[in-house]
Amino acid sequence: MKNDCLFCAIAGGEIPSNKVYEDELCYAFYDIAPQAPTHFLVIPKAHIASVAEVNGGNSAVVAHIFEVIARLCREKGLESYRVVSNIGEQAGQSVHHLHFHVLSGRDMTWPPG
Ligand code: D5M
Repeated sequence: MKNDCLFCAIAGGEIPSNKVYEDELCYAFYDIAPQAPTHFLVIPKAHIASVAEVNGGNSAVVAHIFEVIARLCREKGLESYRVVSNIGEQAGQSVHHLHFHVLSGRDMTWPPG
């Protein structure tokens, strides 16, 4: 856990969130500013700053998160959805703890803005 990290505090239960799912490795919760009818975030409990910090020593949690995303979307009956991770400020990253946005329930355009 990293001091002063918002998502570490959410995963640790110190800051409240609208929880979707939790296990020993990851935590999922609804985004506070939803960009689609369904919009939740899935984060590792261990602090990783972004995809740019994923390496051979910590990548197992990323595979686990994608399994969790597939299962949660199946359980919610979501057949079409988008999974996004922003890396760096120009790409729109505002919280520097790895997170995957899961968005669904509306038509989406490509490329994203
Ligand atoms: O995404 C960061 C996302 O985190 C953004 O969509 C808002 C969301 N956010 C920020 N604070 C909270 C809290 N407290 N609860 C739930 N969701 C939150 P990024 O890709 O870094 O811009």
